Amino acid sequence: MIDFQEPATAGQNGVLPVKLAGLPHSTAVPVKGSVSTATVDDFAGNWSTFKFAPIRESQVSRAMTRRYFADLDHYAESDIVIVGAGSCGLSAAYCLAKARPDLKIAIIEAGVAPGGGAWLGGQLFSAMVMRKPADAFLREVGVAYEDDGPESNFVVIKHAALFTSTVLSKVLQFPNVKLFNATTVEDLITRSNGNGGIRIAGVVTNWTLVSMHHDDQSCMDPNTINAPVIISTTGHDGPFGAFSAKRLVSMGGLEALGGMRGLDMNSAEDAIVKGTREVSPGLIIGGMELSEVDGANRMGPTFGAMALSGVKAAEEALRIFDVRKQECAEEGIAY
Ligand code: AHZ
Repeated sequence: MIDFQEPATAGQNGVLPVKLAGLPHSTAVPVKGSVSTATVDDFAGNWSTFKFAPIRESQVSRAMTRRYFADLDHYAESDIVIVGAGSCGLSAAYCLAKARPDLKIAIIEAGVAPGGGAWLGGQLFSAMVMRKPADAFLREVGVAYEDDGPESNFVVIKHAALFTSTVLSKVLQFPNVKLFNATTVEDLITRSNGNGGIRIAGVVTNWTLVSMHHDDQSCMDPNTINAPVIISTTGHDGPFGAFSAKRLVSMGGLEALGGMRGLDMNSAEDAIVKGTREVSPGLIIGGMELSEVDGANRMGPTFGAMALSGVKAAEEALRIFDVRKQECAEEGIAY
């Protein structure tokens, strides 16, 4: 929090400088290649001589496009793709990136804003409830919570946005993670498994704004990302939700959807965490998307199962990774 303090001395032009005391300089994230030692306190009282460094517009353009296209190139072959950056997908990404810094992890999120339904609690209220023992995940990522003691069966985070922004910021700081937001998974890449079945071997992507216009514009073909393991956490059915589950059914990889059942917090959370698994070879489904596969109950505004389903999805991904990667290698096509 920025703490505006009374200045001790007058700055340039006799203006009393407003010190931005309390900024955690000592814990500031190191900036790659930075040579400047200036702090924001140095600006105080010096605004008349303040000036930004000169720039040409093309520098800004190239700074963005060079990196984005390098990322598209780098992640065209990913190790793990996570579809959907809601509470479950972000939790899975955190665990995977931390456990395996050697793996390339791409997150594809249809929305401009990652976080899914985890920016607010139930009915647009602020607080986020997590049933124990999911408080272990909060301690892992460093999110403060209220706990009424050992007798209490849940903990409360004062604002859901504190959970989501913390996990998101941790995930984005891992060097082996790339978030492609405003990008939709439109289809799955499939391979025959030789027994009449399929193996999922990547995702088919497009800008979300393009995806939304397939009905009124023609010939807007997609892009692709190959990966031996996909984790789908696209939430329950809705305009975008349950994407991979529905696509599996439509292409015969899954017989039918179970359909999400009514709300029952007690059965729902255990069922989602325990059921998080490889639903079809190469495709793990977790979070509320799984309720559509298994016919599990919904839990409404209690988020412990989303965090721990993410933890389990990461564990499942690492369990199957070598086998699925070997199958990709046996396709005999160099990458
Ligand atoms: O934008 C979606 C959201 O951010 C994204 N998504 C959906 N389809 C996609 C696609 N390509 C890329 N085809 C896609 N991204 O997936 C994210 C899903 O987040 P979510 O918060 O809806 O799902 P979750 O399973 O992580 O958390 C569910 C939270 C709920 S709903 C619920 C209930 O109704 O009972 N209870 C809880 C805890």
